[in-house]
Amino acid sequence: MKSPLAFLLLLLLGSVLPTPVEMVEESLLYPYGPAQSDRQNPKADDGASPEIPISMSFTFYGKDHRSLYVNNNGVVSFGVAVSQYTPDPFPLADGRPFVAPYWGDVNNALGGDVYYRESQDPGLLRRLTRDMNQYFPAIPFTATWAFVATWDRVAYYGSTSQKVNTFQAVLANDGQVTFIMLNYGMIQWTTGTASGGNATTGLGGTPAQAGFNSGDNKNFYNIPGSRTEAVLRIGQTSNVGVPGRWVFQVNDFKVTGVPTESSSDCWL
Ligand SMILES: *[C@@H]1O[C@H](CO)[C@@H](O)[C@H](O)[C@H]1NC(C)=O
Ligand SMILES: [Ca+2]
Repeated sequence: MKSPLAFLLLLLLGSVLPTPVEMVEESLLYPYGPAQSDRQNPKADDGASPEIPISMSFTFYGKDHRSLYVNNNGVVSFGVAVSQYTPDPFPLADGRPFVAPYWGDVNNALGGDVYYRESQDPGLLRRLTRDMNQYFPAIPFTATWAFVATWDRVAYYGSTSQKVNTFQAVLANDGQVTFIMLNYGMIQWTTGTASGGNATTGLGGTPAQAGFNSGDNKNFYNIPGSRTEAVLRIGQTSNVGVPGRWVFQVNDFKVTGVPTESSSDCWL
Protein backbone atom coordinates (compact mmCIF):
# COMPACT_ATOMS: atom_id res chain seq x y z
CA MET A 1 0.00 0.00 0.00
CA LYS A 2 1.59 3.25 -1.19
CA SER A 3 -0.28 5.54 1.13
CA PRO A 4 -3.03 5.35 3.71
CA LEU A 5 -4.98 7.81 1.58
CA ALA A 6 -5.01 5.43 -1.36
CA PHE A 7 -6.17 2.68 0.96
CA LEU A 8 -8.97 4.87 2.29
CA LEU A 9 -9.99 5.73 -1.28
CA LEU A 10 -10.14 2.05 -2.17
CA LEU A 11 -12.30 1.40 0.87
CA LEU A 12 -14.63 4.23 -0.08
CA LEU A 13 -14.83 3.06 -3.69
CA GLY A 14 -15.55 -0.45 -2.52
CA SER A 15 -18.38 0.74 -0.36
CA VAL A 16 -20.08 2.64 -3.18
CA LEU A 17 -19.80 -0.05 -5.85
CA PRO A 18 -23.42 -0.71 -6.82
CA THR A 19 -23.30 -4.51 -6.79
CA PRO A 20 -26.52 -5.42 -4.93
CA VAL A 21 -28.50 -2.55 -6.51
CA GLU A 22 -27.33 -3.58 -9.96
CA MET A 23 -28.65 -7.10 -9.47
CA VAL A 24 -32.08 -5.72 -8.56
CA GLU A 25 -31.97 -3.40 -11.59
CA GLU A 26 -31.05 -6.20 -13.98
CA SER A 27 -33.99 -8.30 -12.94
CA LEU A 28 -36.32 -5.32 -13.42
CA LEU A 29 -35.35 -5.10 -17.10
CA TYR A 30 -36.60 -7.82 -19.39
CA PRO A 31 -33.77 -9.90 -20.90
CA TYR A 32 -31.90 -8.19 -23.76
CA GLY A 33 -28.67 -8.13 -25.71
CA PRO A 34 -26.70 -10.61 -27.82
CA ALA A 35 -27.84 -13.55 -25.65
CA GLN A 36 -31.40 -12.80 -26.82
CA SER A 37 -30.31 -12.44 -30.48
CA ASP A 38 -31.24 -8.74 -30.32
CA ARG A 39 -30.45 -6.53 -33.29
CA GLN A 40 -28.25 -3.54 -32.63
CA ASN A 41 -28.45 0.08 -33.79
CA PRO A 42 -25.52 1.77 -35.55
CA LYS A 43 -23.16 3.49 -33.14
CA ALA A 44 -23.92 7.00 -34.32
CA ASP A 45 -24.87 10.19 -32.51
CA ASP A 46 -28.58 10.85 -33.20
CA GLY A 47 -28.76 7.61 -35.24
CA ALA A 48 -31.67 5.20 -35.59
CA SER A 49 -32.62 1.72 -36.69
CA PRO A 50 -33.98 1.22 -40.18
CA GLU A 51 -37.77 1.11 -40.39
CA ILE A 52 -38.66 -2.11 -38.56
CA PRO A 53 -41.73 -3.95 -39.87
CA ILE A 54 -43.73 -5.62 -37.08
CA SER A 55 -45.66 -8.82 -37.58
CA MET A 56 -48.66 -7.74 -35.51
CA SER A 57 -50.30 -4.37 -35.90
CA PHE A 58 -49.76 -2.22 -32.78
CA THR A 59 -52.72 -0.04 -31.80
CA PHE A 60 -51.62 3.24 -30.21
CA TYR A 61 -54.66 5.30 -29.21
CA GLY A 62 -56.85 4.01 -31.98
CA LYS A 63 -54.19 4.17 -34.71
CA ASP A 64 -52.72 0.94 -36.07
CA HIS A 65 -49.01 0.85 -36.77
CA ARG A 66 -47.24 -1.82 -38.85
CA SER A 67 -43.68 -0.61 -38.36
CA LEU A 68 -41.59 1.42 -35.96
CA TYR A 69 -38.15 2.93 -35.42
CA VAL A 70 -35.80 2.55 -32.46
CA ASN A 71 -33.95 5.84 -32.13
CA ASN A 72 -30.62 6.21 -30.33
CA ASN A 73 -31.85 9.33 -28.49
CA GLY A 74 -34.17 7.25 -26.29
CA VAL A 75 -37.36 7.12 -28.36
CA VAL A 76 -39.38 4.43 -30.13
CA SER A 77 -41.30 6.22 -32.89
CA PHE A 78 -43.97 5.34 -35.42
CA GLY A 79 -43.99 6.66 -38.98
CA VAL A 80 -40.75 8.59 -38.85
CA ALA A 81 -37.23 8.24 -37.43
CA VAL A 82 -36.16 10.78 -34.82
CA SER A 83 -32.83 12.59 -34.77
CA GLN A 84 -33.97 15.40 -32.45
CA TYR A 85 -31.76 15.39 -29.35
CA THR A 86 -33.22 18.13 -27.13
CA PRO A 87 -36.63 16.92 -25.96
CA ASP A 88 -39.85 18.88 -26.30
CA PRO A 89 -42.65 18.40 -23.76
CA PHE A 90 -45.59 16.26 -24.86
CA PRO A 91 -47.92 16.81 -26.65
CA LEU A 92 -45.69 17.51 -29.65
CA ALA A 93 -47.03 20.20 -31.96
CA ASP A 94 -46.32 18.12 -35.08
CA GLY A 95 -48.16 15.02 -33.81
CA ARG A 96 -45.34 12.48 -34.07
CA PRO A 97 -46.29 9.30 -32.16
CA PHE A 98 -43.53 8.59 -29.61
CA VAL A 99 -42.88 6.08 -26.88
CA ALA A 100 -40.10 7.80 -24.98
CA PRO A 101 -38.43 5.88 -22.17
CA TYR A 102 -35.74 8.59 -21.90
CA TRP A 103 -35.62 11.16 -24.69
CA GLY A 104 -32.26 12.91 -24.46
CA ASP A 105 -28.98 13.26 -26.31
CA VAL A 106 -27.56 9.74 -26.21
CA ASN A 107 -24.29 9.22 -28.03
CA ASN A 108 -23.66 5.50 -28.27
CA ALA A 109 -20.54 6.22 -30.34
CA LEU A 110 -19.06 7.33 -26.99
CA GLY A 111 -20.42 4.35 -25.07
CA GLY A 112 -23.18 1.81 -24.82
CA ASP A 113 -25.46 -0.14 -27.13
CA VAL A 114 -29.04 0.16 -28.38
CA TYR A 115 -30.74 -3.21 -28.84
CA TYR A 116 -34.13 -4.36 -30.07
CA ARG A 117 -36.13 -7.41 -31.01
CA GLU A 118 -39.63 -8.47 -31.83
CA SER A 119 -40.54 -11.55 -29.82
CA GLN A 120 -43.18 -14.21 -29.41
CA ASP A 121 -41.02 -16.21 -27.05
CA PRO A 122 -43.40 -18.09 -24.71
CA GLY A 123 -41.33 -17.34 -21.59
CA LEU A 124 -41.26 -13.63 -22.33
CA LEU A 125 -45.00 -13.56 -23.12
CA ARG A 126 -45.78 -15.43 -19.89
CA ARG A 127 -43.80 -12.91 -17.87
CA LEU A 128 -45.52 -9.98 -19.62
CA THR A 129 -48.94 -11.53 -19.07
CA ARG A 130 -48.22 -12.14 -15.40
CA ASP A 131 -46.98 -8.57 -14.88
CA MET A 132 -49.91 -6.91 -16.68
CA ASN A 133 -52.48 -9.11 -14.92
CA GLN A 134 -50.91 -8.16 -11.60
CA TYR A 135 -50.89 -4.40 -12.32
CA PHE A 136 -54.24 -4.26 -14.11
CA PRO A 137 -56.40 -7.12 -12.76
CA ALA A 138 -59.54 -5.59 -14.30
CA ILE A 139 -58.13 -5.69 -17.84
CA PRO A 140 -58.19 -9.17 -19.45
CA PHE A 141 -54.84 -9.59 -21.21
CA THR A 142 -52.80 -12.50 -22.53
CA ALA A 143 -49.72 -11.30 -24.40
CA THR A 144 -49.17 -12.80 -27.85
CA TRP A 145 -46.57 -10.36 -29.14
CA ALA A 146 -43.82 -8.17 -27.69
CA PHE A 147 -41.18 -5.72 -28.81
CA VAL A 148 -38.22 -5.02 -26.53
CA ALA A 149 -35.93 -2.00 -27.06
CA THR A 150 -33.05 -1.49 -24.64
CA TRP A 151 -30.50 1.28 -24.24
CA ASP A 152 -27.66 -0.43 -22.42
CA ARG A 153 -25.13 1.79 -20.59
CA VAL A 154 -25.39 4.62 -23.11
CA ALA A 155 -23.28 7.79 -22.84
CA TYR A 156 -24.39 11.35 -23.56
CA TYR A 157 -23.34 13.72 -26.31
CA GLY A 158 -20.23 15.72 -25.35
CA SER A 159 -19.44 13.46 -22.41
CA THR A 160 -16.06 13.71 -20.72
CA SER A 161 -17.25 11.40 -17.91
CA GLN A 162 -17.94 7.69 -17.50
CA LYS A 163 -21.63 8.30 -16.76
CA VAL A 164 -24.10 6.01 -18.53
CA ASN A 165 -27.83 5.27 -18.53
CA THR A 166 -29.67 1.97 -18.91
CA PHE A 167 -33.37 1.90 -19.75
CA GLN A 168 -35.90 -0.08 -21.77
CA ALA A 169 -39.25 0.12 -23.53
CA VAL A 170 -41.40 -3.01 -23.87
CA LEU A 171 -44.43 -2.96 -26.18
CA ALA A 172 -46.99 -5.69 -25.51
CA ASN A 173 -50.01 -6.78 -27.51
CA ASP A 174 -52.69 -9.49 -27.34
CA GLY A 175 -54.40 -8.49 -30.59
CA GLN A 176 -56.78 -6.11 -28.83
CA VAL A 177 -55.18 -4.55 -25.78
CA THR A 178 -51.77 -2.89 -26.04
CA PHE A 179 -49.47 -1.81 -23.24
CA ILE A 180 -46.17 -0.02 -23.01
CA MET A 181 -43.82 -0.72 -20.14
CA LEU A 182 -40.85 1.56 -19.40
CA ASN A 183 -38.07 0.09 -17.24
CA TYR A 184 -35.21 2.04 -15.69
CA GLY A 185 -31.85 0.68 -14.60
CA MET A 186 -28.91 2.87 -13.72
CA ILE A 187 -29.63 6.52 -14.63
CA GLN A 188 -26.57 8.77 -14.18
CA TRP A 189 -27.04 11.64 -16.63
CA THR A 190 -29.88 13.86 -17.86
CA THR A 191 -28.45 16.14 -20.55
CA GLY A 192 -25.98 16.27 -23.45
CA THR A 193 -23.82 19.35 -23.97
CA ALA A 194 -25.75 20.46 -27.09
CA SER A 195 -28.84 20.75 -24.84
CA GLY A 196 -27.01 22.97 -22.37
CA GLY A 197 -25.66 20.16 -20.20
CA ASN A 198 -22.31 20.08 -18.43
CA ALA A 199 -19.69 17.83 -20.12
CA THR A 200 -18.34 16.48 -16.83
CA THR A 201 -21.64 15.99 -14.96
CA GLY A 202 -24.14 15.27 -17.75
CA LEU A 203 -26.58 17.48 -15.82
CA GLY A 204 -28.17 20.93 -16.26
CA GLY A 205 -29.56 22.48 -19.43
CA THR A 206 -32.74 20.88 -20.76
CA PRO A 207 -32.92 17.42 -19.11
CA ALA A 208 -34.43 14.29 -20.64
CA GLN A 209 -38.14 13.73 -21.18
CA ALA A 210 -39.97 10.47 -20.44
CA GLY A 211 -43.48 9.39 -21.32
CA PHE A 212 -45.45 9.04 -24.52
CA ASN A 213 -47.16 11.07 -27.21
CA SER A 214 -49.97 9.43 -29.17
CA GLY A 215 -49.89 12.10 -31.87
CA ASP A 216 -53.56 13.05 -31.52
CA ASN A 217 -52.76 16.03 -29.27
CA LYS A 218 -55.06 14.66 -26.57
CA ASN A 219 -53.52 11.44 -25.31
CA PHE A 220 -50.02 11.91 -23.97
CA TYR A 221 -48.16 11.64 -20.70
CA ASN A 222 -45.06 13.27 -19.26
CA ILE A 223 -43.65 11.17 -16.44
CA PRO A 224 -43.27 13.52 -13.45
CA GLY A 225 -39.77 14.99 -13.30
CA SER A 226 -39.41 15.09 -17.09
CA ARG A 227 -37.28 17.96 -18.39
CA THR A 228 -36.19 18.79 -14.83
CA GLU A 229 -33.19 17.58 -12.84
CA ALA A 230 -35.59 15.24 -10.94
CA VAL A 231 -35.66 12.93 -13.97
CA LEU A 232 -32.31 11.62 -12.70
CA ARG A 233 -34.33 9.78 -10.01
CA ILE A 234 -36.85 8.24 -12.41
CA GLY A 235 -35.55 4.82 -11.35
CA GLN A 236 -37.16 5.37 -7.94
CA THR A 237 -40.57 6.24 -9.34
CA SER A 238 -43.47 4.13 -10.59
CA ASN A 239 -47.20 4.06 -11.30
CA VAL A 240 -47.44 0.33 -10.55
CA GLY A 241 -45.64 0.12 -7.20
CA VAL A 242 -42.41 -1.21 -8.70
CA PRO A 243 -39.62 1.40 -8.45
CA GLY A 244 -38.17 2.07 -11.90
CA ARG A 245 -41.18 0.79 -13.84
CA TRP A 246 -44.03 2.68 -15.56
CA VAL A 247 -46.81 0.87 -17.41
CA PHE A 248 -49.61 2.28 -19.56
CA GLN A 249 -52.47 0.75 -21.47
CA VAL A 250 -52.32 2.57 -24.81
CA ASN A 251 -54.82 1.07 -27.24
CA ASP A 252 -57.30 3.56 -25.76
CA PHE A 253 -56.94 6.32 -23.22
CA LYS A 254 -56.87 5.03 -19.66
CA VAL A 255 -56.15 7.28 -16.73
CA THR A 256 -56.34 4.58 -14.06
CA GLY A 257 -53.34 4.60 -11.79
CA VAL A 258 -51.55 7.36 -13.64
CA PRO A 259 -50.61 10.23 -11.33
CA THR A 260 -50.77 13.79 -12.61
CA GLU A 261 -47.55 15.73 -12.91
CA SER A 262 -48.36 17.86 -9.89
CA SER A 263 -49.20 14.95 -7.60
CA SER A 264 -46.42 13.30 -5.65
CA ASP A 265 -47.78 9.79 -5.23
CA CYS A 266 -45.41 8.32 -7.80
CA TRP A 267 -42.31 9.23 -5.80
CA LEU A 268 -41.49 6.24 -3.68
C1 LIG B 1 -19.40 21.54 -14.83
O1 LIG B 1 -19.53 20.97 -13.55
C2 LIG B 1 -18.31 20.95 -12.84
C3 LIG B 1 -18.54 20.13 -11.58
O2 LIG B 1 -19.67 20.59 -10.87
C4 LIG B 1 -17.89 22.38 -12.55
O3 LIG B 1 -16.67 22.39 -11.85
C5 LIG B 1 -17.71 23.11 -13.89
O4 LIG B 1 -17.44 24.47 -13.66
C6 LIG B 1 -18.97 22.99 -14.74
N1 LIG B 1 -18.70 23.53 -16.05
C7 LIG B 1 -19.42 24.49 -16.58
C8 LIG B 1 -19.03 24.91 -17.97
O5 LIG B 1 -20.37 25.01 -16.00
CA1 LIG C 1 -27.47 11.93 -29.72
